Amino acid sequence: DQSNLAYSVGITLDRFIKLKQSDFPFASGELSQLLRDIALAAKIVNRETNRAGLANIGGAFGQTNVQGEEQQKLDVIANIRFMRALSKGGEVCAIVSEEEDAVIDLKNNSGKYVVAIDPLDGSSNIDVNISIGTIFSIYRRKTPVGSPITEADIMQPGNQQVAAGYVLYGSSTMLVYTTGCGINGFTYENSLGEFFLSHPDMKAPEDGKIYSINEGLEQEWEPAIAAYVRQCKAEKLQSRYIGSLVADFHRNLLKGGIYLYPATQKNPSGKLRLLYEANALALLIEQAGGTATDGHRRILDIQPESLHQRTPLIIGSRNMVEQVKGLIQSTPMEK
Ligand code: P6P
Repeated sequence: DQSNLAYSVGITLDRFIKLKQSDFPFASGELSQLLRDIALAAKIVNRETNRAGLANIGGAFGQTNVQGEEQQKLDVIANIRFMRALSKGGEVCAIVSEEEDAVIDLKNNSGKYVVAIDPLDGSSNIDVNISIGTIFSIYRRKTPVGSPITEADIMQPGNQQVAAGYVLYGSSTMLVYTTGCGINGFTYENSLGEFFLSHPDMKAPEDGKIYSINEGLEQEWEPAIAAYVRQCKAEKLQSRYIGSLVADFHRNLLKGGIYLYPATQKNPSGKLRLLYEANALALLIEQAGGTATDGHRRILDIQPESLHQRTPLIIGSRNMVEQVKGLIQSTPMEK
């Protein structure tokens, strides 16, 4: 109703973070500041994303910089922007980024938090104007503040996340995140430069009528996945696959549905990355009442062994994911 709309439009992300901080009586405000730093970088990347096509036109819009540098790819720009925001804020001691081979040690030993981030996932979709996204996970460091970071700080399972979220640069730009007490969605109002609470306390429908999978890889699926997709077709579910993880995930979260990126011959451990793609979405979907598995294990319980390790990902409405898990358990793998 109108009063509710007025109420929710009135709450900016900053105000919401402050309100929610009181949920954590011992909060020192550093996580709140870190969330604000991420939101600021998201606003900047949003602007760069919207200009991407024009920036390539160069001189016509006076956009060529003095060095006449070749227009950088948007995912490189996004990485720089998020790195800068995360290092300037002072709360972070280490960053794992899809764009960086090694861990970025900020040499800020007083920083309490470790961030794993995919600054711009699906960047192959930018040139064709399809929605893209940023995905991030936030962990508390395991080693004492003041000491140098170690592998123990970085190789944490997803169940150790203190916060996680994504930014969807779509027909509108949204920030969706959790700090472990449910998930909330904010929509960016360009003219005001603010994120406003638009989707309070989001819940994943238990069931759905949408399945998302790259059917072009059907020949490479294990039998259980093929059996599940056959069932979806027998039930006349809707096939919706954008090929941009955050966009597919967000639509299925809102409407109910399942996203599957199973193991394939080309990617025997799946294509998606555990540390900065699967873990964040797995925490979000569980906070919203859904499920995320690699087919055998809860995503959040997987102990990482390497920074950029991949994982199969089956995520979305609880009943749909449980159905796939049941098929995997009961369908023998081909010899
Ligand atoms: P495929 C984009 O490259 C991405 O990482 C995800 O955003 C997306 O869901 C997936 O890969 C698409 O992969 O093999 O179907 O093109």
